[in-house]
Amino acid sequence: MQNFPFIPFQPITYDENEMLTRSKQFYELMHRRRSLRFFSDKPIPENVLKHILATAGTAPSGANKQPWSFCVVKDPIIKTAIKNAAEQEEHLSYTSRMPAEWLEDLAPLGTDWQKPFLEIAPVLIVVFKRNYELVNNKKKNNYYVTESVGLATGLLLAAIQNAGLNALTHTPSPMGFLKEILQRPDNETPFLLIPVGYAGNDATVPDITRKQPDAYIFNY
Ligand code: IYR
Repeated sequence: MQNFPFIPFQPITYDENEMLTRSKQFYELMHRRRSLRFFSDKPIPENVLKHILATAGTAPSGANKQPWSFCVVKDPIIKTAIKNAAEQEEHLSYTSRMPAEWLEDLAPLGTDWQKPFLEIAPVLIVVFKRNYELVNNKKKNNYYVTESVGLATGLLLAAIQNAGLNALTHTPSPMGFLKEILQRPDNETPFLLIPVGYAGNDATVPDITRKQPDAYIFNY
């Protein structure tokens, strides 16, 4: 095992006024994030995308194993293959697999089996969990993989919002087709499919609200 030296930590600090301004501004920015289903096909700047993906990679992870892969799909042929496969699964889900309660819960969001945004959005980010690593043909464990990849994806979404772009955390179910289409290795499992881009001109979102913090914070 490799031993790392410990080095001085250089914290970033602000005075209290600045902390207040920054925390409020960041909250206000994130509060405007919405799951978007109506994209423009306008390409997104390559360097912006790079920074967004690098931000995802700053997430903490079990034993610092960073057990994630982010596949960036721009190829229209692959996007169409993903759209067709997703719609096939979603059609089955909406017409026969999802119980009535689930369909009722989704009704306010206006979703259905059709996923045109998978072809229209300029970029699809397909997030995979890496369940283990193969090092010299030997399986090496990863830890807290779901938690780690969830954290990385949360940072990805924050970075997308910070850049002035929009996304949808899409979970076509089951997602095995993503592994096949992208020819991912055995150690990977699809986690989320995230179209990213600018909002289309006539984009709408459902008028839903978030819980007030008082409803989910318990002070001791
Ligand atoms: N995967 C389906 C259904 C769906 C499920 C939940 I929970 C959502 O919050 C939204 C949609 C779809 O993407 O349409």
